[in-house]
Amino acid sequence: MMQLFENVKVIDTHTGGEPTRVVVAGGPDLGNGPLIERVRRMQRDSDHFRRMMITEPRGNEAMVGALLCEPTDPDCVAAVIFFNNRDYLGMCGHGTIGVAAAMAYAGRIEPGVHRLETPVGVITFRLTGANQVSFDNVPSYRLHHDIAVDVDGLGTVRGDVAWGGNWFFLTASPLPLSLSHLRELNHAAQDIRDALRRDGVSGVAGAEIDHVEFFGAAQAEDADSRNFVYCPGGAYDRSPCGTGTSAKLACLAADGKLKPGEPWIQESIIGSRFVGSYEPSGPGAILPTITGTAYVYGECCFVAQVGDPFPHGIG
Ligand code: PYC
Repeated sequence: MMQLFENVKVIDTHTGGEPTRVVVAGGPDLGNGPLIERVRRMQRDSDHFRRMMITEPRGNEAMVGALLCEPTDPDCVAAVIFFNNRDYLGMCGHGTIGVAAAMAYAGRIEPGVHRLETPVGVITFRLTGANQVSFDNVPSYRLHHDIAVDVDGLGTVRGDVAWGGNWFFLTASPLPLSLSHLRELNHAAQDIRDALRRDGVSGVAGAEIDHVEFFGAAQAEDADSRNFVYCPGGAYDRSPCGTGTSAKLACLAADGKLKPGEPWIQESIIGSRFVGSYEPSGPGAILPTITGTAYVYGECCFVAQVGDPFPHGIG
């Protein structure tokens, strides 16, 4: 029998418009041990908690969940498991900024430098006020350059495959990057992802390329580029996507188009922005730093009453 969760305390934030639901109490008991094992335990035994937090009626498709757990490394302020409407994420950039803002709001951290344990490694972030956060992401790199994929309706699409904490296919946008083209952008990105899967194009060790990122000219004069990021569960990222911006920096660095320490202003499809920069990190890899702001917009205590036909969400 599935556990019915009650008194699940969350702090909701948005980072450049992209929501993060930070679970601060009442989540599943995942025991101790390496974080990746706890993610597998959650996947196996408590996946209904992910659905309860993210899917309707309590959540929505854009939302990313961030379950705070005890870190295995005592130097970390927390460990975090990120998840969305489809699955679990190794890392989430906007989510990290949201977690930092939520922890500050809850009085759990002060401005300064902190370490956070994620399923893909420990990262460092700097809280420079109540809302502004910079984080040093995991080492990021380009795996494939200028590969071609045939996509129904789009023809041959060329792009790069890069890792920024998640796997991305990055390409020039086939459509204008405006909200009025959202439906077509979503379809195009999904078709590209399907074609990559069909052709067996993957990340390292056969990992699925589950994010597709389109680029075009920025609207703001001081920004370098505008993007549209298609997420694994079919939602688009309202923020410029922290892991996606990291993947972009890795491609720029590999092409010699951005020098170490130089800022890159990435604008999202809704006009919110991250500032990225990088330092070299071993052969062919970079260490990206991403800066953005997050705001708390609510605190909530979720319950599932006996008899609720959708205690764990819809879908
Ligand atoms: O900011 O890294 C990110 C992200 C991944 C998926 C949605 N946002």
